[in-house]
Amino acid sequence: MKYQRLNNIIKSMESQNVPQMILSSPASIFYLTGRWIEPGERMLTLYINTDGDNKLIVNELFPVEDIEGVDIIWYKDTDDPIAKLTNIVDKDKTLGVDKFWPAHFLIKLIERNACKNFVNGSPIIDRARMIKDKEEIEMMRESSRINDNVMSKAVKSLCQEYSEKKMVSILADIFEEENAEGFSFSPIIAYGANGADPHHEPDASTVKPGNNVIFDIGGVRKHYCSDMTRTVFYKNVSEEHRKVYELVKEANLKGIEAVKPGVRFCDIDKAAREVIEKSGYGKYFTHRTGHSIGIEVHDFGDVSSVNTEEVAPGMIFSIEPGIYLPGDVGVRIEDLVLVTENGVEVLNKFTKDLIVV
Ligand SMILES: [Mn+2]
Repeated sequence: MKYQRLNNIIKSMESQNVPQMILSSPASIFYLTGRWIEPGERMLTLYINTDGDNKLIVNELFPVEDIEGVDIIWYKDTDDPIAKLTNIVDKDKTLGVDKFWPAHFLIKLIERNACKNFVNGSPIIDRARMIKDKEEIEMMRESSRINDNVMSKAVKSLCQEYSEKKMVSILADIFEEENAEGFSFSPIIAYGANGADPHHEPDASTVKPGNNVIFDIGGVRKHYCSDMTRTVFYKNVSEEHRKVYELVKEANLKGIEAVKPGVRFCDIDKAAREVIEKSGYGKYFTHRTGHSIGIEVHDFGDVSSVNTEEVAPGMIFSIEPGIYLPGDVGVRIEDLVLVTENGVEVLNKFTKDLIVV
Protein backbone atom coordinates (compact mmCIF):
# COMPACT_ATOMS: atom_id res chain seq x y z
CA MET A 1 0.00 0.00 0.00
CA LYS A 2 1.00 3.58 -0.50
CA TYR A 3 0.98 4.24 3.24
CA GLN A 4 1.36 8.01 3.16
CA ARG A 5 -1.70 8.29 0.92
CA LEU A 6 -3.62 5.73 2.98
CA ASN A 7 -2.82 7.57 6.21
CA ASN A 8 -4.16 10.84 4.79
CA ILE A 9 -7.35 9.10 3.82
CA ILE A 10 -7.71 7.41 7.20
CA LYS A 11 -7.38 10.82 8.88
CA SER A 12 -10.22 12.17 6.72
CA MET A 13 -12.31 9.08 7.40
CA GLU A 14 -11.85 9.61 11.14
CA SER A 15 -12.75 13.30 11.01
CA GLN A 16 -15.82 12.61 8.87
CA ASN A 17 -17.02 9.61 10.90
CA VAL A 18 -16.69 7.14 8.06
CA PRO A 19 -14.81 4.28 9.78
CA GLN A 20 -14.95 1.92 6.81
CA MET A 21 -15.05 2.36 3.06
CA ILE A 22 -15.15 0.39 -0.16
CA LEU A 23 -13.35 1.67 -3.24
CA SER A 24 -13.96 0.25 -6.68
CA SER A 25 -12.67 2.61 -9.35
CA PRO A 26 -9.43 1.32 -10.92
CA ALA A 27 -8.01 4.85 -10.56
CA SER A 28 -8.62 5.05 -6.80
CA ILE A 29 -7.40 1.49 -6.24
CA PHE A 30 -4.27 2.31 -8.24
CA TYR A 31 -3.78 5.45 -6.14
CA LEU A 32 -3.68 3.40 -2.94
CA THR A 33 -2.06 0.15 -4.09
CA GLY A 34 0.03 1.06 -7.15
CA ARG A 35 -1.75 -1.70 -9.09
CA TRP A 36 -4.01 -1.10 -12.05
CA ILE A 37 -6.78 -3.68 -12.37
CA GLU A 38 -9.49 -3.45 -15.05
CA PRO A 39 -12.13 -5.97 -13.99
CA GLY A 40 -14.74 -5.13 -16.62
CA GLU A 41 -18.17 -5.98 -15.26
CA ARG A 42 -16.82 -8.20 -12.48
CA MET A 43 -16.75 -6.98 -8.90
CA LEU A 44 -13.52 -5.39 -7.71
CA THR A 45 -13.51 -3.77 -4.29
CA LEU A 46 -10.83 -2.52 -1.96
CA TYR A 47 -12.17 -2.45 1.59
CA ILE A 48 -10.32 -0.17 4.01
CA ASN A 49 -11.07 0.82 7.57
CA THR A 50 -9.59 3.14 10.16
CA ASP A 51 -8.02 0.17 12.00
CA GLY A 52 -5.82 -0.50 8.96
CA ASP A 53 -7.64 -3.69 8.02
CA ASN A 54 -7.42 -3.71 4.22
CA LYS A 55 -8.91 -6.33 1.90
CA LEU A 56 -9.00 -6.54 -1.85
CA ILE A 57 -11.75 -8.71 -3.31
CA VAL A 58 -10.85 -9.66 -6.84
CA ASN A 59 -11.83 -12.26 -9.42
CA GLU A 60 -9.23 -14.97 -10.07
CA LEU A 61 -9.23 -14.02 -13.73
CA PHE A 62 -7.23 -10.93 -12.85
CA PRO A 63 -3.95 -12.09 -11.36
CA VAL A 64 -2.59 -9.53 -8.91
CA GLU A 65 0.77 -9.89 -7.21
CA ASP A 66 0.80 -9.66 -3.42
CA ILE A 67 0.37 -6.15 -2.09
CA GLU A 68 1.99 -5.34 1.23
CA GLY A 69 -0.64 -4.38 3.78
CA VAL A 70 -3.63 -5.89 2.00
CA ASP A 71 -5.24 -9.33 2.21
CA ILE A 72 -6.32 -10.42 -1.21
CA ILE A 73 -9.59 -12.36 -1.24
CA TRP A 74 -10.08 -14.29 -4.47
CA TYR A 75 -13.34 -15.44 -5.94
CA LYS A 76 -14.39 -17.44 -8.98
CA ASP A 77 -17.05 -16.59 -11.54
CA THR A 78 -19.34 -19.13 -9.84
CA ASP A 79 -18.83 -17.59 -6.36
CA ASP A 80 -20.88 -14.86 -4.74
CA PRO A 81 -18.48 -11.95 -4.15
CA ILE A 82 -21.13 -9.91 -2.32
CA ALA A 83 -21.27 -12.65 0.33
CA LYS A 84 -17.51 -12.26 0.83
CA LEU A 85 -17.89 -8.50 1.18
CA THR A 86 -20.85 -8.86 3.56
CA ASN A 87 -18.64 -10.96 5.85
CA ILE A 88 -16.04 -8.20 6.02
CA VAL A 89 -18.22 -5.11 6.47
CA ASP A 90 -18.96 -4.09 10.07
CA LYS A 91 -22.72 -4.03 10.24
CA ASP A 92 -22.92 -1.38 12.95
CA LYS A 93 -20.62 1.22 11.41
CA THR A 94 -21.14 3.70 8.58
CA LEU A 95 -19.81 2.44 5.25
CA GLY A 96 -18.46 4.82 2.62
CA VAL A 97 -19.13 3.62 -0.92
CA ASP A 98 -17.30 4.56 -4.13
CA LYS A 99 -19.50 6.73 -6.38
CA PHE A 100 -18.52 4.53 -9.34
CA TRP A 101 -19.52 1.22 -7.75
CA PRO A 102 -22.24 -0.28 -9.97
CA ALA A 103 -25.67 0.13 -8.40
CA HIS A 104 -26.54 -3.57 -8.73
CA PHE A 105 -23.72 -4.48 -6.32
CA LEU A 106 -24.72 -1.80 -3.85
CA ILE A 107 -28.39 -2.79 -3.99
CA LYS A 108 -27.48 -6.40 -3.19
CA LEU A 109 -25.35 -5.27 -0.28
CA ILE A 110 -28.26 -3.18 1.03
CA GLU A 111 -30.75 -6.02 0.55
CA ARG A 112 -28.56 -8.32 2.63
CA ASN A 113 -28.44 -5.77 5.45
CA ALA A 114 -24.66 -5.69 5.31
CA CYS A 115 -24.65 -2.35 7.04
CA LYS A 116 -27.08 0.13 8.59
CA ASN A 117 -25.69 3.32 7.12
CA PHE A 118 -24.25 3.90 3.65
CA VAL A 119 -22.70 7.19 2.51
CA ASN A 120 -20.90 8.38 -0.60
CA GLY A 121 -17.24 7.82 0.33
CA SER A 122 -15.76 9.31 -2.83
CA PRO A 123 -15.33 12.91 -1.65
CA ILE A 124 -12.77 11.65 0.87
CA ILE A 125 -10.55 10.06 -1.76
CA ASP A 126 -11.28 12.64 -4.47
CA ARG A 127 -10.11 15.43 -2.20
CA ALA A 128 -6.97 13.50 -1.25
CA ARG A 129 -6.21 12.88 -4.92
CA MET A 130 -6.41 16.63 -5.67
CA ILE A 131 -3.12 17.16 -3.83
CA LYS A 132 -0.39 15.38 -5.75
CA ASP A 133 2.58 14.01 -3.83
CA LYS A 134 6.20 14.19 -5.05
CA GLU A 135 6.02 10.96 -7.00
CA GLU A 136 2.83 12.05 -8.74
CA ILE A 137 4.19 15.52 -9.54
CA GLU A 138 7.18 13.90 -11.24
CA MET A 139 4.85 11.66 -13.25
CA MET A 140 2.72 14.62 -14.28
CA ARG A 141 5.80 16.56 -15.40
CA GLU A 142 6.94 13.61 -17.48
CA SER A 143 3.51 13.07 -18.99
CA SER A 144 3.33 16.76 -19.98
CA ARG A 145 6.88 16.67 -21.37
CA ILE A 146 5.74 13.88 -23.68
CA ASN A 147 2.67 15.89 -24.67
CA ASP A 148 4.90 18.87 -25.56
CA ASN A 149 6.96 16.65 -27.85
CA VAL A 150 3.85 15.19 -29.43
CA MET A 151 2.41 18.66 -30.03
CA SER A 152 5.58 19.77 -31.75
CA LYS A 153 5.53 16.77 -34.10
CA ALA A 154 1.79 17.02 -34.70
CA VAL A 155 1.90 20.69 -35.67
CA LYS A 156 4.76 19.98 -38.07
CA SER A 157 2.86 17.15 -39.74
CA LEU A 158 -0.17 19.32 -40.57
CA CYS A 159 -0.83 19.38 -44.33
CA GLN A 160 -3.66 19.76 -46.83
CA GLU A 161 -3.96 15.99 -47.45
CA TYR A 162 -4.70 15.03 -43.85
CA SER A 163 -8.30 15.07 -42.64
CA GLU A 164 -9.00 15.69 -38.96
CA LYS A 165 -9.57 11.94 -38.54
CA LYS A 166 -6.27 11.15 -40.23
CA MET A 167 -4.51 13.53 -37.84
CA VAL A 168 -5.95 11.52 -34.94
CA SER A 169 -4.37 8.33 -36.25
CA ILE A 170 -1.07 10.16 -36.82
CA LEU A 171 -1.27 11.39 -33.24
CA ALA A 172 -1.72 7.84 -31.97
CA ASP A 173 1.55 6.88 -33.69
CA ILE A 174 3.38 9.91 -32.32
CA PHE A 175 2.24 9.20 -28.75
CA GLU A 176 3.53 5.66 -29.16
CA GLU A 177 6.89 6.93 -30.48
CA GLU A 178 7.13 9.15 -27.43
CA ASN A 179 6.50 6.24 -25.04
CA ALA A 180 2.99 7.10 -23.94
CA GLU A 181 0.64 4.19 -23.32
CA GLY A 182 -2.17 5.84 -25.26
CA PHE A 183 -4.51 8.81 -25.36
CA SER A 184 -5.81 10.21 -22.09
CA PHE A 185 -8.99 11.22 -23.98
CA SER A 186 -10.20 11.19 -27.54
CA PRO A 187 -8.19 13.99 -29.22
CA ILE A 188 -9.99 17.02 -30.58
CA ILE A 189 -8.65 18.11 -33.96
CA ALA A 190 -10.75 20.86 -35.50
CA TYR A 191 -10.15 22.83 -38.68
CA GLY A 192 -11.73 26.24 -39.30
CA ALA A 193 -15.34 26.67 -38.18
CA ASN A 194 -15.33 23.13 -36.71
CA GLY A 195 -13.22 24.66 -33.94
CA ALA A 196 -16.19 26.76 -32.84
CA ASP A 197 -17.58 23.58 -31.24
CA PRO A 198 -15.39 23.09 -28.16
CA HIS A 199 -15.99 19.31 -28.23
CA HIS A 200 -15.88 18.83 -32.00
CA GLU A 201 -15.54 15.21 -33.07
CA PRO A 202 -12.83 14.89 -35.75
CA ASP A 203 -14.32 14.16 -39.19
CA ALA A 204 -13.26 13.98 -42.84
CA SER A 205 -12.70 17.76 -43.16
CA THR A 206 -9.39 18.86 -44.60
CA VAL A 207 -7.56 22.05 -43.78
CA LYS A 208 -7.89 25.17 -45.96
CA PRO A 209 -5.61 28.21 -46.13
CA GLY A 210 -6.64 30.71 -43.45
CA ASN A 211 -8.11 28.01 -41.18
CA ASN A 212 -7.46 27.87 -37.47
CA VAL A 213 -6.46 24.36 -36.34
CA ILE A 214 -7.20 23.25 -32.80
CA PHE A 215 -5.10 20.48 -31.32
CA ASP A 216 -6.54 19.42 -27.94
CA ILE A 217 -4.46 16.39 -27.08
CA GLY A 218 -3.25 14.30 -24.16
CA GLY A 219 -1.59 11.02 -23.42
CA VAL A 220 -1.18 8.61 -20.53
CA ARG A 221 2.24 7.85 -19.12
CA LYS A 222 2.46 5.32 -16.27
CA HIS A 223 -1.21 6.05 -15.51
CA TYR A 224 -0.83 9.84 -15.35
CA CYS A 225 -2.67 12.01 -17.86
CA SER A 226 -1.56 15.01 -19.86
CA ASP A 227 -3.84 17.51 -21.59
CA MET A 228 -2.85 20.55 -23.66
CA THR A 229 -4.46 22.64 -26.38
CA ARG A 230 -2.82 24.79 -29.01
CA THR A 231 -4.47 26.61 -31.90
CA VAL A 232 -2.38 27.28 -34.99
CA PHE A 233 -3.25 28.76 -38.38
CA TYR A 234 -2.75 27.25 -41.79
CA LYS A 235 -0.89 29.30 -44.45
CA ASN A 236 -2.27 32.66 -43.29
CA VAL A 237 -4.31 34.35 -40.58
CA SER A 238 -6.86 37.15 -40.83
CA GLU A 239 -6.63 40.26 -38.65
CA GLU A 240 -9.76 39.36 -36.70
CA HIS A 241 -8.56 35.80 -36.04
CA ARG A 242 -5.22 37.15 -34.89
CA LYS A 243 -7.02 39.48 -32.49
CA VAL A 244 -9.10 36.59 -31.12
CA TYR A 245 -5.94 34.50 -30.74
CA GLU A 246 -4.08 37.21 -28.82
CA LEU A 247 -7.06 37.70 -26.48
CA VAL A 248 -7.25 34.00 -25.66
CA LYS A 249 -3.51 33.92 -25.10
CA GLU A 250 -3.75 36.87 -22.72
CA ALA A 251 -6.63 35.17 -20.89
CA ASN A 252 -4.53 32.01 -20.55
CA LEU A 253 -1.58 34.02 -19.19
CA LYS A 254 -3.74 36.03 -16.77
CA GLY A 255 -5.34 32.83 -15.51
CA ILE A 256 -1.91 31.30 -14.88
CA GLU A 257 -0.65 34.50 -13.26
CA ALA A 258 -3.51 34.33 -10.75
CA VAL A 259 -2.52 30.88 -9.50
CA LYS A 260 -0.97 30.71 -6.03
CA PRO A 261 -1.85 29.04 -2.73
CA GLY A 262 -4.90 30.58 -1.08
CA VAL A 263 -6.63 32.02 -4.15
CA ARG A 264 -9.98 30.51 -4.97
CA PHE A 265 -10.69 28.51 -8.13
CA CYS A 266 -13.35 31.09 -9.01
CA ASP A 267 -10.75 33.90 -8.80
CA ILE A 268 -8.59 32.08 -11.35
CA ASP A 269 -11.61 31.62 -13.61
CA LYS A 270 -12.39 35.32 -13.22
CA ALA A 271 -8.84 36.44 -14.03
CA ALA A 272 -8.96 34.56 -17.34
CA ARG A 273 -12.60 35.36 -18.15
CA GLU A 274 -12.27 39.09 -17.49
CA VAL A 275 -9.82 39.52 -20.36
CA ILE A 276 -12.32 38.02 -22.79
CA GLU A 277 -15.33 39.79 -21.28
CA LYS A 278 -13.71 43.22 -21.41
CA SER A 279 -13.03 42.76 -25.11
CA GLY A 280 -16.72 42.05 -25.77
CA TYR A 281 -16.28 38.34 -26.55
CA GLY A 282 -17.52 37.17 -23.13
CA LYS A 283 -20.54 35.28 -24.41
CA TYR A 284 -18.28 33.30 -26.76
CA PHE A 285 -16.26 31.80 -23.88
CA THR A 286 -18.84 29.15 -23.13
CA HIS A 287 -17.15 26.76 -20.69
CA ARG A 288 -15.34 26.70 -17.35
CA THR A 289 -11.69 27.74 -17.35
CA GLY A 290 -10.29 24.34 -16.37
CA HIS A 291 -10.37 21.07 -14.49
CA SER A 292 -8.19 19.07 -12.13
CA ILE A 293 -6.18 16.26 -13.68
CA GLY A 294 -4.02 13.36 -12.55
CA ILE A 295 -4.74 9.65 -12.73
CA GLU A 296 -7.90 10.66 -14.56
CA VAL A 297 -8.05 13.36 -17.20
CA HIS A 298 -10.91 15.01 -15.34
CA ASP A 299 -10.09 14.62 -11.66
CA PHE A 300 -12.38 16.10 -9.03
CA GLY A 301 -12.37 19.92 -8.75
CA ASP A 302 -12.97 22.42 -11.52
CA VAL A 303 -11.73 25.92 -12.23
CA SER A 304 -15.08 27.64 -12.53
CA SER A 305 -17.00 30.67 -11.33
CA VAL A 306 -18.92 28.59 -8.78
CA ASN A 307 -16.01 26.80 -7.11
CA THR A 308 -15.11 28.91 -4.09
CA GLU A 309 -12.57 26.44 -2.73
CA GLU A 310 -8.99 27.67 -2.29
CA VAL A 311 -6.15 26.14 -4.25
CA ALA A 312 -3.25 24.54 -2.37
CA PRO A 313 0.29 23.39 -3.18
CA GLY A 314 0.33 20.10 -5.06
CA MET A 315 -2.87 20.70 -7.00
CA ILE A 316 -2.65 20.30 -10.78
CA PHE A 317 -5.32 21.63 -13.12
CA SER A 318 -5.80 23.06 -16.58
CA ILE A 319 -6.16 26.69 -17.62
CA GLU A 320 -7.96 26.58 -20.96
CA PRO A 321 -9.88 29.68 -22.00
CA GLY A 322 -11.33 29.86 -25.48
CA ILE A 323 -13.36 32.00 -27.86
CA TYR A 324 -15.80 30.28 -30.22
CA LEU A 325 -17.43 32.26 -33.03
CA PRO A 326 -20.05 29.98 -34.64
CA GLY A 327 -19.51 29.35 -38.32
CA ASP A 328 -16.20 31.18 -38.24
CA VAL A 329 -13.41 30.31 -35.82
CA GLY A 330 -12.47 28.67 -32.53
CA VAL A 331 -9.38 29.37 -30.46
CA ARG A 332 -8.44 27.60 -27.24
CA ILE A 333 -5.08 27.62 -25.45
CA GLU A 334 -4.61 25.17 -22.59
CA ASP A 335 -1.78 24.41 -20.20
CA LEU A 336 -1.55 22.28 -17.10
CA VAL A 337 -0.33 24.10 -14.02
CA LEU A 338 0.98 22.92 -10.68
CA VAL A 339 0.37 25.02 -7.57
CA THR A 340 3.70 25.40 -5.76
CA GLU A 341 4.48 26.73 -2.25
CA ASN A 342 4.84 30.27 -3.62
CA GLY A 343 3.02 30.32 -6.90
CA VAL A 344 2.76 28.26 -10.00
CA GLU A 345 4.74 25.94 -12.27
CA VAL A 346 3.47 25.58 -15.84
CA LEU A 347 3.91 21.95 -16.89
CA ASN A 348 3.57 22.64 -20.63
CA LYS A 349 6.41 24.36 -22.43
CA PHE A 350 5.20 24.32 -26.03
CA THR A 351 5.13 27.89 -27.35
CA LYS A 352 1.98 30.01 -27.20
CA ASP A 353 3.21 32.49 -29.80
CA LEU A 354 0.91 32.51 -32.79
CA ILE A 355 2.12 29.91 -35.31
CA VAL A 356 1.26 29.96 -38.99
CA VAL A 357 2.07 26.57 -40.51
MN1 LIG B 1 -8.55 19.96 -20.70
